[in-house]
Amino acid sequence: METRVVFHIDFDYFYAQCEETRNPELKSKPVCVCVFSDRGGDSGAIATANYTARKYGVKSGIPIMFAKKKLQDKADAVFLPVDFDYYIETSEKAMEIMKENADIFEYVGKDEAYLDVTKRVGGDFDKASHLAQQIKNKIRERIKLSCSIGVSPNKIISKIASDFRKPDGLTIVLPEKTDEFLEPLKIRAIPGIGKKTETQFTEMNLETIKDLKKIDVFTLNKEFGRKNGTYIYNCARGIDNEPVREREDSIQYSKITTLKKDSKEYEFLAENIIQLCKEVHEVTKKNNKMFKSIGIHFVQSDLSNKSKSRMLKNPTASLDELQKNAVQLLKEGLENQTMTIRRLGVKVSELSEIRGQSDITSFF
Ligand code: DGT
Ligand code: CA
Ligand code: CA
Repeated sequence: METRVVFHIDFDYFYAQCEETRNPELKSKPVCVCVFSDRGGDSGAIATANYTARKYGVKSGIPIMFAKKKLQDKADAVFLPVDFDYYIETSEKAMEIMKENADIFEYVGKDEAYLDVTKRVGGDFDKASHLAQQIKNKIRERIKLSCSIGVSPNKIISKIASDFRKPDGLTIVLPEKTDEFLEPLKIRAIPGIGKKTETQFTEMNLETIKDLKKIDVFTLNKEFGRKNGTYIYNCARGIDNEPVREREDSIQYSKITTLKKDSKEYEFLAENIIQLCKEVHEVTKKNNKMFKSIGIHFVQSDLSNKSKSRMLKNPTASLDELQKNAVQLLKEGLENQTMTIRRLGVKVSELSEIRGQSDITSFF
């Protein structure tokens, strides 16, 4: 097989950076983008924070209250509510620039994509490095966004490489240097490996990818299941033959039902939600998809709409996780609910193809 040239591009501190693009004064301040929950006050979580805020320990997923505590001495700290529409708009503009510069473009999510550029650079990594720099420049000039790019012969190494030097990074891993690049990295650098798995490896006295290579594939398969074991084994060796594939960026799967009676009763609605999840899950399964975003939708008795959604940390294909999240959203959606609900829906989006690391997230 000829050597491929694959880019993984990931925008830096994406939501927070979007906020900086429309208000450059924010750049010098700690910026936290918050998902406020319906409970009011400061309840909710941090979606992301800029690097100034990260210096003080603020990161994705922590409660807003904790972030405020960490930044309590910073009078200039800014806490903003998420504005998904604006982030999607910004993302689409930047994605256009990427598409123009790719032979094959694969959308992964609002803030990341893979590009196969093998043909246009004739397989040459020097040319690839120039192209990557040009893309960074264009995105910075036109959209005012910085991103990090990993360049290598395949998707997995490029994904690891884009995360290697952040923000505003460009990491080139030549085909003959893949082992040299991977071996010193922490096992945690492998996408899909979370705290729990990392701990499992630490207990086995394994810290780096080099250490990980001492474990044979049979042991890994026994420990993590065949699919995940093999995925981890291959990652450690920089092996990944997954092609970069075009993909529709806004597909979602949803099911909606008209309830037997208008209601705002949790038990009754939860039963329906669980059934809807099953139906949605059947579709994702049939299409071999994982999803990262889960949403529910109410049509209320006056036909007005209400919806709630959440983004998972990692994509999943698990029905259980879908149901748990949808039921949780229902609970949140029903707080302060005055009107009864007539129709109920469940949707999943931010889809991706099930592949090696797919259900790795179900146990990580
Ligand atoms: P980085 O490390 O410079 O790439 O920072 P981000 O913020 O771009 O991090 P990334 O690429 O993992 O996530 C992209 C966006 O997804 C991020 O800007 C906000 C959103 N996001 C990430 N983690 C969470 C989370 O735990 N909760 C919520 N609500 N949103 C999240
Ligand atoms: Ca990012
Ligand atoms: Ca990302």
